[in-house]
Amino acid sequence: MQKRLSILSIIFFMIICVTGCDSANEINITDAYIKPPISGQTTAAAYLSITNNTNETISIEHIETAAASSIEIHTHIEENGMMKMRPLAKLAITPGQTIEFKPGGLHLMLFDIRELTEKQYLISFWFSNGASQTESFVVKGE
Ligand SMILES: [Cu+2]
Repeated sequence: MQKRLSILSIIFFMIICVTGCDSANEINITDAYIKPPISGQTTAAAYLSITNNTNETISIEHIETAAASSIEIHTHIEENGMMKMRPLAKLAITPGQTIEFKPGGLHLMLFDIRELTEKQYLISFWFSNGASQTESFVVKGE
């Protein structure tokens, strides 16, 4: 029931988004792709480039997709000579700034990913200014 409700709410927000939130293109997401999990793993990484075209600093508040049970923003940090992933609670994007999520750096971590049978999946972003945006992420291997 819980699961069904959350899927319904995602669909609901997508409908709002299609009709309302792409008009000004104030937050621009490009080069969006999901790297499928390696065999036997249930987590996958997704990458994108995001530009804030508004005149205020915006942070990503929440991210959701039907393809995974949850999504976190991760960064890589070096600790005792080892590269480790750390979740970021928030990511602020200043006016005019473009932030690139790419292998070895920032990435979206998709948890409990389901089998990726489609060529692309929608991922929805909610921002601190109240805007939301849904982008298509292409499934792309090495
Ligand atoms: Cu990660």
